[in-house]
Amino acid sequence: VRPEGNHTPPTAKSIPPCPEIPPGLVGRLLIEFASQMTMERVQKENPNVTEGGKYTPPDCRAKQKVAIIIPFRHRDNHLKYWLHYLHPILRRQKIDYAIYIITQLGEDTFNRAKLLNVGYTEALKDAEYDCFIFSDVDLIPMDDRNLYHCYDQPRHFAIAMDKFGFRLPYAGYFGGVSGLSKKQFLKINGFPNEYWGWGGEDDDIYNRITLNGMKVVRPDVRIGRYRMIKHERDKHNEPNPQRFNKIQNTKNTMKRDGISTLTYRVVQFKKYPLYTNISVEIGKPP
Ligand code: UD2
Ligand code: MN
Repeated sequence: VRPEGNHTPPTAKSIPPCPEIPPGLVGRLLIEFASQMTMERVQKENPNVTEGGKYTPPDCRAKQKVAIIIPFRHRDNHLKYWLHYLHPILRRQKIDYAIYIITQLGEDTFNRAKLLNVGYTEALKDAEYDCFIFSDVDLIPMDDRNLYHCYDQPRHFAIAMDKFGFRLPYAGYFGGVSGLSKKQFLKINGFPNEYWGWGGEDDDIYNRITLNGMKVVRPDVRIGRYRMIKHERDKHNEPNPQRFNKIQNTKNTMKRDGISTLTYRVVQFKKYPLYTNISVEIGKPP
């Protein structure tokens, strides 16, 4: 087992380590969702992304290998914009990364956190990742200085969203985009599998982090800005009425509900030019 954060691609011994601050960043970005987007266009824009949505900086050695995990169902239009904006940003950031879309099959109640657990597990079967970034499909960073890698504490990236007036909605907010190293993820037994429907799962994850003696770190509020593609609440992702009760009990539930107790069935694992899709059956609420 190699030490965390010391990933060295075997073929790239001779090139220098990537600089702490990538030199090609541009800062604030203009993000809009009015123009037509097609997968063909995004593919043409990103010829150097390889099969499965993978990229390794050609001119420097990244310290970490990053898996980006997206929970997904029926959001194809959002995915096009996400890929259109994120691939070039991640390339400028000199991240060694791959994109995993975790698609919940069927029409039973959506379960975001369980899909993220599946993404963690399946990505590690594909390659040896050091760092996992969990992102909603509809969130686009407005500043490329918000670096998509892992930190010495669990990271919350999406701190200033347009829909919340570019402010943190509450101190313990951990929704949208977050990142944990493999070690940090295992320390909290991963994410809960038992939050069906909308809400609460992000607060449970926040509780797991603080209950295990870690703290959440965040970028500067001027840099952690995001646009969310406007959408209605999806079908079969109704607010979970149990969420208020459940987040009171994280201390008791986290040991018996998490990555250690995850069960699911992969139906399809498919590499597309700009991402890898993993379609899974994850069951339904009891
Ligand atoms: C908020 C949080 C989100 C999560 C959620 C509560 C923000 C920006 N994000 O999102 O991280 O905590 O509340 O569960 O505040 N999805 C699908 N298909 C579906 C349903 C959901 O693909 O049918 C995925 C998709 O990646 C989506 C994410 O799940 O972005 C979160 O769902 P949402 O966008 O409906 O919830 P939202 O915006 O309130
Ligand atoms: Mn959303």
